[in-house]
Amino acid sequence: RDVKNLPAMHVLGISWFTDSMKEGKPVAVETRHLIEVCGNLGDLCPAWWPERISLTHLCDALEVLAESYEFKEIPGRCLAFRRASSVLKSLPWAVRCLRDTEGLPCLGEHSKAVMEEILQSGHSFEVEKTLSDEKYQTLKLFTSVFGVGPKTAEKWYRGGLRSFSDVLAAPGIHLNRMQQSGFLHYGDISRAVSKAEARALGNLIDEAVRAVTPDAVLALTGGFRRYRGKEFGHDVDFIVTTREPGKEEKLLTGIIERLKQQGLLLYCEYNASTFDMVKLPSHQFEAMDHFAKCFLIVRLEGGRVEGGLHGAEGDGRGWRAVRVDLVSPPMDRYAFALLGWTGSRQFERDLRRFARAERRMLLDNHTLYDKTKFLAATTEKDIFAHLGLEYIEPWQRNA
Ligand code: DCT
Ligand code: MG
Repeated sequence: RDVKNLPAMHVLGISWFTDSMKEGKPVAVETRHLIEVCGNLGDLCPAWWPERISLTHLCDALEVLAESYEFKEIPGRCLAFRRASSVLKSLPWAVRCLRDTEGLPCLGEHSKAVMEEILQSGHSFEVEKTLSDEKYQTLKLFTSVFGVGPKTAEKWYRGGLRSFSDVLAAPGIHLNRMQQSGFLHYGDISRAVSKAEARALGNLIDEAVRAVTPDAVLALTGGFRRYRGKEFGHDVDFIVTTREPGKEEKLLTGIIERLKQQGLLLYCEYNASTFDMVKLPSHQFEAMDHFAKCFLIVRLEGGRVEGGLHGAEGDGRGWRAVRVDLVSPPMDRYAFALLGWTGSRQFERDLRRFARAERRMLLDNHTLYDKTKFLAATTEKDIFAHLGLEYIEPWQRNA
């Protein structure tokens, strides 16, 4: 594209290279030299480039930096990298050079510099340095345990702990119940959950729900509601409610009791509802919602899963542990809870920001508040309409 702007010597270099590529001749040219010549390999041979640097590659790099700033508790920078990664994720075109991202929002100077380095050389010095940093590696390992957040991980790291065996052997460490289960089922719950497994869990929860209240409403939410392709999740999220006002909390405890009786409950943390319309709207931006909910680890039998358990070849147990979240809003809050729990987190954040900045409204998992009144909604479409936005399907909310 920009060949005409290059000095003659370089143009010669390019035509020799492209001709050789067309003829299928192997070309032994140092990447470094080619970059000097062309500035970008993608421009030179677009057909060959996308296999080397995909959008996923760029997003992963930005996510590493986001995570490292999350560990360092610098939320602004963390968010900037997450935003940049989200914007790239939603692009319908390939990015071969920085020019392909011109005019896009949310790409800060730092993110652009990282992307440019990767697009030109295949690597980012900062990302590689982060990945090989002992503290980053240790915090990443510790926070991969269910129940261990950045603060606990940091505390363990400061105490000189570097591995799971260090943690488990350390005399002064008290693991709470959630962390104990996190270690106990670590192998299973750090393994991705397949769509077939999510479906099997849906059936299992559905049976439990029907046994408690035949007219209950159960909906799959979270990542599995957004995915269309072969994506995997880290847990399975459901919303469950009933048309009988005030009975939704009983429904949730009923489901838990039934799963327990069936011997399927490996862990359960139940949070009772603290939902109170009187205390709304909330001006807290990122607060957790107030609905009754539970964080579970459920035993899933391989026989219930179409095509069998994912990645369990040869372990011989015939079951696996899966993380499941159930949230139970009152029926008139269902649409808000569904929209909020469908995610992605970044999408939710942006939608709330849009509501506030562009519409002067407050949106959260409970309500949509317009200056003086709460707006009613029975479906997600109602909420989009109140916001003056075109409805978008869950699979379009992945960024
Ligand atoms: N959510 C929320 N409030 C919380 C936790 C989550 O509103 N306290 C929303 C944001 C995303 C959605 O619920 C599901 O959360 P996750 O299960 O963490 O993410 P996911 O998108 O389902 O992705 P995965 O589970 O595959 O990591
Ligand atoms: Mg999820």
